Amino acid sequence: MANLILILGDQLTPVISALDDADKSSDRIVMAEVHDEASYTNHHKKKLVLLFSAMRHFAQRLQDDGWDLHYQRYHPDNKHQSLEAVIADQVHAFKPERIVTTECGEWRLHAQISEWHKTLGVPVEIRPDSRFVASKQEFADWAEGRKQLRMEFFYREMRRKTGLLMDADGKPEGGEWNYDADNRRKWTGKPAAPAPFRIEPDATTRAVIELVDEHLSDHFGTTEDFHFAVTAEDAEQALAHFIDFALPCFGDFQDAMSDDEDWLFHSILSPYINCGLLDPLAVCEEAAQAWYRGQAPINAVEGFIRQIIGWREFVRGIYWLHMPDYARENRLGNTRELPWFYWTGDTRMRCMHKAIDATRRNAYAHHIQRLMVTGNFALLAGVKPEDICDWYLAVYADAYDWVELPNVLGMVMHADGGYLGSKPYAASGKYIQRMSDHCSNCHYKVNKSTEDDACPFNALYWHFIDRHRDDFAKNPRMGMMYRNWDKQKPERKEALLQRAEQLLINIEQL
Ligand code: FAD
Ligand code: DLZ
Repeated sequence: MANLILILGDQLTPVISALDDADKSSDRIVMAEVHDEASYTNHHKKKLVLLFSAMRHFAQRLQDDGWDLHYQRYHPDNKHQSLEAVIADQVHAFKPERIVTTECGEWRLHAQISEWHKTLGVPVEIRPDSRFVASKQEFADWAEGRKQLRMEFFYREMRRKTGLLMDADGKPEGGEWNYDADNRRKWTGKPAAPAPFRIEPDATTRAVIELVDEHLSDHFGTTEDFHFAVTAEDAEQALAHFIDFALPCFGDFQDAMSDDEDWLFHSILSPYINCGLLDPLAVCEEAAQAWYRGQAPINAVEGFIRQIIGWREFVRGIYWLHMPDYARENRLGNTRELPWFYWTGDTRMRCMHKAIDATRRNAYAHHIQRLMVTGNFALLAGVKPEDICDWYLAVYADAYDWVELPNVLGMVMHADGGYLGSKPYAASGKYIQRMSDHCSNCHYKVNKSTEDDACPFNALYWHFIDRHRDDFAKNPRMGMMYRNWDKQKPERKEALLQRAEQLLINIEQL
């Protein structure tokens, strides 16, 4: 029986389920760089380079290993511009008994592939993606009957299931499940943040950089200073670099932001985990071993593992439980278009400028920049979820719909009515001041609220609180905010709301 096996650009591992029981002597693998996948959003140029180069390296590895593999390189004039067209052509040439693939991570493509058995006239076997700890069904079973889903409880299940940081009696190592309270230190330059891991582009990557610069030059960002790993071996080195140099401080400074440092103590591993170059559980196991060896404290290691087997698995579960309706949610009724400075970084708000500029240069910004700066601003300004989701999907090297959408639509925009998070992560400039040194370099003054040079986050925060009273006043976690707002003098409230209205009218000039 000859199978045609499709491997997608984010499935770059020999343990992908599509290859289970595959037969080198009869099956053919197909991988394709296609226009439709490269252009369904304004993908950052570095994401395109990462994926195309990693795909080419992985295909070479499979061919060296003896596989019959058809590979299409990107060219704007290719006859086949979609995965379906490439597969249809291969079905015609190879006449397989069936097509085998691993379920993909995006509803958009999943909906297409689910129809291929009809459009291509060949059976299509779509296998579960075994790279996740929880299957879609397992998550659905856990979620069933719960009105609100809380990551913390799901995370504990994942700790039990994987045994990560669990002692012999089935108790969490160190006595606590969660050390988040210890992970909120501001970073003032000490200890020095490690230089990020870098790999210099090889000939394959340089060819892809040329291709992207020539044919995909209208995409966001830059290919300059591309230094991501593009093979599993190099991604392993990136992991080792993180464990040795950044993990020990990951916990303490997890929520910190800096005017000078783009990466701080973050792992910068999501681009590799999401495209298959690193296995998420193996990554967690390495981190756990660092704690057992005494190389990193428990607040760092637990915090890191929680992000992967907790948040990462949790958002994926929510995505598949509620798509495609989830993508259309807009419970706060937002209508504002995304301000243009999200694409240019051209704003006098220092924290926004820094986060967007890092995003433009690196196809990366760390979690707190995404959540509490660019995300927080979009929430306070009432940007349409659709617009801000598309921005996040485009600009990061790790962005795929299954992980981007719940983080943006649910966690940041609260557009799902609080299904994913119990309260919106809305914050004034004070939060940014507390966690960073941006404010001291900012045109706007964080300790002012109503004046012309006052930090926009301050008035916008109160405007958000005021305009969403019906949505949040009864939320027990928001009660204090409403009491604070109600305590303010009417003239003060009026001045804050007026300042916010002016900011919103002139939003493009901020
Ligand atoms: P670290 O801070 O070192 O964290 C370790 C790992 O934990 C990450 O590599 C990632 O695999 C995982 N992780 C951490 N937080 C989350 C989370 N909330 N959801 C899922 N995984 C998590 N992550 C993506 O992988 N793709 C996205 O498109 C994406 N979009 C986001 C959009 C917004 C608005 C927000 C608030 C978060 C988003 N995240 C996304 C989650 C998180 O910000 C990134 O995973 C993280 O910044 C990646 O950098 P890192 O590898 O240095 O992470
Ligand atoms: C993101 C992406 C890009 C830019 N290009 C390709 C491609 O040319 N070929 C491919 O197989 N996959 C690509 N991908 C990933 C897919 O668009 C999609 O996001 C994932 O496969 C979903 O799991």
